Amino acid sequence: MTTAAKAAICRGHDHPFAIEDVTLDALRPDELRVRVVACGICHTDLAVRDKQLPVPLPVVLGHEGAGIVEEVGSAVTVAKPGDRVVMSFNSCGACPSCDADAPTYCYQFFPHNWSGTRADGTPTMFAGDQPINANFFGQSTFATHAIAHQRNVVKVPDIAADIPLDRLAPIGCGLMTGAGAVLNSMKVRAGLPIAVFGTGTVGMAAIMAAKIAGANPIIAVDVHDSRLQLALELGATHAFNGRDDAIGKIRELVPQGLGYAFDTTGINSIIQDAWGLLAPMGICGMVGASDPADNVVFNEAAFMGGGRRVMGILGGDSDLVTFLPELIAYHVDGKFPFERLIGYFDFDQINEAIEASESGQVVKPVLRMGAE
Ligand code: CXF
Ligand code: ZN
Repeated sequence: MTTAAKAAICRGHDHPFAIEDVTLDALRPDELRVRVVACGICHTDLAVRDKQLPVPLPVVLGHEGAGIVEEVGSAVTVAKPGDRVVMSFNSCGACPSCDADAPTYCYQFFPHNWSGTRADGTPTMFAGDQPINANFFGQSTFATHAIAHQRNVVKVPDIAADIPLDRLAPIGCGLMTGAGAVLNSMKVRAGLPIAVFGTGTVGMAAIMAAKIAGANPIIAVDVHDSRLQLALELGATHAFNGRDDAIGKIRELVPQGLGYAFDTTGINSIIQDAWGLLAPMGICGMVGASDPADNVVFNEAAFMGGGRRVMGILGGDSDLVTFLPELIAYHVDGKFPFERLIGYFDFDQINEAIEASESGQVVKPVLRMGAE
């Protein structure tokens, strides 16, 4: 059975997103149809709009969706109709990375997330009688309804029954990336110093997670003072403006060096500086979207001699089944107060929401598609 829905079509940077009528395909055995309640907007959506990623346009984006399951295919076990769910990235479940519970590094990431179709090439969405690119991150949740998959849907645990879905929506990308980088990838140790470069959603999540891990000091670096103020409220012990010799101030504060330098900016000179601040055994974690032409240069003797590490991190090494419930539990306990980052917009305000994100006015815009 096909399903009528409304979806925001992205036709590129020079066109506003346009909400239009679409039809969802009938479900395959491992798929779920979700009525979308809310969806966060992430920079990756905008990178696709701007053709910085190899996702075909026009496309229905959105990959931080939350909603209520309406129907499930015959092989689905993760959720049933009526369940409240959050959605994240998809993965194949059969490659060496998925076998090692590291699905963010899925060998088949592109066909399952960015091809515009199911991994087998079939469309999940139609505009009139023509297929349209969708299945973005296995969801395409800038829409009222979405087809998701057994591997990218997580049922909201009962402990979070009182937390609204429009708050939980963004947990499946930026928040898990920042928190996962600290808790899963770098495994930040209590008492060691960390500096977080860039305080967007990923950086703020990293700061909240660093507080959970007991890092000390927790240093936030950004060029916007309002963001630095919020970082201090969320767990940073120190905040330095990048335009005002932040590197020198970190060196002064932590003369023995950083246990962890976490870059969310992707800016080559910042990564270079961050690497130079590491203590012996220090880890420089990188999650920013870098210019594909950039290379990091570092001193080989300092790298080897001090046992320093540079770590590329995707999606905070999140294994969705275990990590999303863990983050939701931190939120319920008041230890991961990411609601402070969110600004809400109605679905038909999608272009205003994007503008608010790009101007820096809102850290994490969330679109509301319908009531819970
Ligand atoms: C992704 C990158 C791949 C793993 C999940 C998160 N980032 C999206 O914006
Ligand atoms: Zn994202």
